[in-house]
Amino acid sequence: MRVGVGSPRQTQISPLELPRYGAERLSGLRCLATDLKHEPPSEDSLTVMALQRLDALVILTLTGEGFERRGGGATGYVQSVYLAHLTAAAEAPWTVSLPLGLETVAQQNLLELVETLEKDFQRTTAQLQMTTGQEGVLLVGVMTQSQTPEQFQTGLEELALLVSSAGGVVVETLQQRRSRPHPQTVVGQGKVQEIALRAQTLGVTLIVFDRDLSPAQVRNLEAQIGVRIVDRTEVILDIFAQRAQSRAGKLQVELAQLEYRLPRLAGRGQAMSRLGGGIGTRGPGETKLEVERRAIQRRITHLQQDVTQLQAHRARMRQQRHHQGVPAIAVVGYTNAGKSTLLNALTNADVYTADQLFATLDPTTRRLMVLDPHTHTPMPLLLTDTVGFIHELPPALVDAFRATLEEVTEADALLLVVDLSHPAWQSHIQSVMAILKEMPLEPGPSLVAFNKIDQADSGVLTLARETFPQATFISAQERLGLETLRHRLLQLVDYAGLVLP
Ligand SMILES: Nc1nc2c(ncn2[C@@H]2O[C@H](COP(=O)(O)OP(=O)(O)OP(=O)(O)O)[C@@H](O)[C@H]2O)c(=O)[nH]1
Ligand SMILES: [Mg+2]
Repeated sequence: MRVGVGSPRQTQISPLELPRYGAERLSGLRCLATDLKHEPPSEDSLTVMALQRLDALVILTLTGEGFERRGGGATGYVQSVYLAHLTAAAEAPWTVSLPLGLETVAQQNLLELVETLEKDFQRTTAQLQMTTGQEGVLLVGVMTQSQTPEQFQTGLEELALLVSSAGGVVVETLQQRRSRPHPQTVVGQGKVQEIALRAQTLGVTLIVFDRDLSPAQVRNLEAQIGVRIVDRTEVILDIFAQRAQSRAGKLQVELAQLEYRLPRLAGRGQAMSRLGGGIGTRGPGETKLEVERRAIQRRITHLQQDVTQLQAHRARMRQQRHHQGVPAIAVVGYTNAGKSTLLNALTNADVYTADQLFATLDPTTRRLMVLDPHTHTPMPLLLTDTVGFIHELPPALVDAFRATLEEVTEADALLLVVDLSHPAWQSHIQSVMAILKEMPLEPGPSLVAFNKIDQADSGVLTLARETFPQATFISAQERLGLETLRHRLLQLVDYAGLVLP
């Protein structure tokens, strides 16, 4: 296919030009190189073999009359041959033969070798991806000066959960410490090579970075690594796209995706279609993304109007409820805190709960009757469960989900659910507070409920009691502390002040 002058590295083919990585791992290309040194291929050449997924790399070492002295000539002959190829073994990504004679190599059945290798690769990939349809993912974390090591690690663990909530399997995590992200490639050149090599060796089909990437960074990385690259926001948007059930949910997700992707469209189409589907490609669909920007802009305007209508509709519903004099409490909190489990436990609602991030997207409101301890009459309250929050909630999502988030801020009071069994519970509270502060409306009075106390250790319980003396402690799953919670909710809305005259 190609004849080049230079080392295998200098003459390598860019990953984007290689046959697409599909059912077969190897690219179907073999590289035949000559060398004057009588040595096995260098680490550098072997790395290039892995990056290009070559069937084999064959090095012919040459020798001849005065060959070396005159710096090359016509009368060289092959002294020995090294045959290198990739392996599926965990210990080493490749093997290199002992020096062989030209005759032996010429008789080698390379097609048979490739077939065996492909079978090996398939076996390891199958072990890796327990369920079909899950994609193998490599995580990349870049630790900058603005983070403590703990924050960085927590962020990476959360990203791994996001990936598995999106249906991916994290196969490995690579990290780099930098004073600031590299403007072109986020990580340094050496790290790009390492990522590319690991990605090819492990056979992952997606690489997820722990920060937002610029369109140029994505393009540069994909061109050098040859595997689809997405950022944290894309993973969150993908989960939302998979979870959206209702018309309103789908509408808001589409808006968020288009708003996030519009400025990132330039030049992405080609690379995206070459590198296949999966996390970060669901939702509005690839063809739609390739339509002219102006068409997308029109679609965004249209969706914005729909969301505004939805906002108005929900406002009317709230108004009606308000007229009935039933106080409304919104259940808020970090994603996976147990909000839906709590709503189900308190009201026999049937909201989907799962150990996944963003299990709930659409708001559900249920009536809860609480016995007034003084008058002994049952009093109604409205509880609304809705979408969970996350650290650095993408701005496109906040804007698109304004109709849903308003359900939260327009409530008469807030019940803030915190997963006390989570090591980062304190920073979860901070993130939720930060998001609430950004809301256009000042949220009403709030009550903190520490959930999952069945899983929290006693030191943490003591600390939470000291820091939040007003809080209440529950286990939604084990139905602990719910009676106290009911009464605290009643006190919270200052019931007397809200009944009709
Ligand atoms: N051990 C324990 N697990 C709980 C408790 N409450 C909820 N869980 C579990 O925590 C996970 C998340 O619960 P959900 O109710 O889906 O959480 P959520 O806050 O609605 O989460 P999103 O809708 O995804 O934002 C589920 O696996 C629940 O079974 C609890 O009190 N104790
Ligand atoms: Mg939920």
